[in-house]
Formats: sequence, structure tokens, C-alpha cells
Amino acid sequence: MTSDANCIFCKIVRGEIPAKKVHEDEHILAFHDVRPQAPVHLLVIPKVHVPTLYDANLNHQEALGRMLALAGELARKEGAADGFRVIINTGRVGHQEVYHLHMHVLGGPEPLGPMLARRK
Ligand code: DGP
Repeated sequence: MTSDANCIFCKIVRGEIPAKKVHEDEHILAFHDVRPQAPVHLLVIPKVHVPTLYDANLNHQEALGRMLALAGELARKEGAADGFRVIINTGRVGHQEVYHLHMHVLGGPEPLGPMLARRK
């Protein structure tokens, strides 16, 4: 499996730095974001080192599918039972900070801010 020696999320996958894990299987890992921006703020990542969503391809479909397929279950389990958001920041314009593909799962219990809300 591809792993990057210096990547912070690869280090979490390898158990070299701690994380508050909420799910782990053969393909993916989910853990709490260290700088939460909502009452529920999880990061869901492929275990394999894929820098950005630009770099994803069909070899990654098992991991990417599991990331989405488990988002609702994990959000609900962690306290976001009435809705949540999924965000994948990508590249410079997308304000990506950590270059290991990751999906943010952000949830309430109360409604989140107006980002991407319909403008009146
Ligand atoms: P972004 O690349 O901008 O989509 O967001 C990266 C997120 O990763 C940011 O919300 C903070 C989080 N983060 C950075 N380093 C660590 C870490 O070592 N552990 C955890 N749990 N989260 C981290």
C-alpha cells in the first residue's frame, strides 16, 4: 500500500501519531478533526496515500465508495442525527491544507453556517 513517510495522515494510518478514531477498516480510516469547526467534525481518509481528489482514479473506488457509504452512519453515531455536510477541499483554490485526500464530515446538532446556502 502506498504510504508517504512525511504525510501527517499517513502517520495517523501507521499509528505513529495519535488520533481519535471512530472507524477503521482495510481501506479507510475516520477520526475527529483536531481543529473542529462544528460540533461534529470528522475526517474520513483512504489509507493509501492519494494527495488530492485530482489524483484519485478507479484504483481508489473501493476506498472512495466506502468513505461516502459510511458518512451518514458515522455522522449519526457521533451526534449529527439531523443532517451534515461533506466537503473535500482540493488544491490551492480549494484551500487544501493537508495533501492526503480527506473528506470532512461536519454536523450539528444545530444547523451550520450559511456556506453554500441558497441565496435569496
Ligand atoms: P483541509 O486540508 O483544509 O481540508 O483540512 C485539513 C484538516 O486537517 C484541518 O481541519 C485540520 C486537520 N488536521 C491537521 N492535522 C491534523 C492532525 O494531526 N490530526 C487531526 N486529527 N486532524 C488534523
